[in-house]
Amino acid sequence: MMFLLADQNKTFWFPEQASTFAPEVDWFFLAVTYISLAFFVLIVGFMVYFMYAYRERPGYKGSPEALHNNALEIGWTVVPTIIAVWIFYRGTIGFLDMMTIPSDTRDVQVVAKKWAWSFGYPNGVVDNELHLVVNEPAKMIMRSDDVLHSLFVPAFRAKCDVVPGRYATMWFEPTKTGTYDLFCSEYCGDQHSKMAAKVVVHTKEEYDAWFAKAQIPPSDPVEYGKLLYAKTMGCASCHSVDGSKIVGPSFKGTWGGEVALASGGTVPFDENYVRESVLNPQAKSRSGYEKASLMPSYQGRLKEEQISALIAYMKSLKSE
Ligand code: HEC
Ligand SMILES: [Cu+2]
Repeated sequence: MMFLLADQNKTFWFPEQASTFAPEVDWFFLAVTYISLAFFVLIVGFMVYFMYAYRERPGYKGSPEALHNNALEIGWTVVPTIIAVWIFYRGTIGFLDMMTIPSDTRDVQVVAKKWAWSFGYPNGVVDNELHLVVNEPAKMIMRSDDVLHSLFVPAFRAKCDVVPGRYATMWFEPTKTGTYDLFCSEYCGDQHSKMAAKVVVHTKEEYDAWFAKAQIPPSDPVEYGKLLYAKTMGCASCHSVDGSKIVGPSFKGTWGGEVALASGGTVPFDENYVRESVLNPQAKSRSGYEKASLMPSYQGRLKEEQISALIAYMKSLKSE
């Protein structure tokens, strides 16, 4: 039977397998289907054969009453019982796997509402798409703002009702990058069929890039600048704020001073110098950093208000 249970990726009757649950669920589904099919063929086959073999015909005398056969009776009781217990056991194991949420999950706050889904990520990022990282377990913490809904991702073989008035949790681990469908599978009103969303499974890098973009900028420019420096734009991997030299110069206490250039002479460390350093890093080079690995240009990657926020943050470091 193995060849029938082999790789079920993209068959005509199953959606793509894109989570750790999918191969297990499909294998078990097929196993139960084939067991049922085998018994169906066996039983119907015997019925048809008996109808023919014991049909009424001239000279044939049937038995007036049903006969008894111990071996047969025990056989058809014990064998189906063993199979039923096995199905129950496997089903329970699979169910417990789905119900037992690992501790190291990426959490997403899901809100179901007639007729849309919203997904909340850290730092107040809210999106109408479910963004996940491949090969990382994710936990959905779900609530409904109105009626009963149900979150269903066919490619993940994962489904869970979202009941108003309480949190529902589910988890899954995507195993393939790509875009998948998410549906509401509990009839919730006349636009129920429109209550769908996209699931985007990213690589770690893609997810980080998406998340960086999606962040709602903090209203305080210093906080925003700090966020861009530390998390979003990765300046922190080359610039410290404690005076230590990493790849590039530290930002600590630099603001308002003079920068000695490699080409000789000095420039004031001011708004225009920072702006130029970020957009066109190689225009002026600080002396002592000629051998440092080059700073990437942030031309097109930083918006003007983000540059302003970074400047505000650098200014704030002066007083520290
Ligand atoms: C890959 C490492 C790297 C990254 C990432 C990086 N820088 Fe730099 N940066 C450098 C190096 C090296 C220098 C010094 C050489 C130079 O002046 O061109 C420098 C110089 C600067 C200067 C001039 C400072 C001075 O005293 O001369 C500023 C301002 C600056 N970077 C801002 C930023 C900001 C803001 C970010 C993030 C948006 C950033 N850098 C990201 C490596 C990096
Ligand atoms: Cu719904």
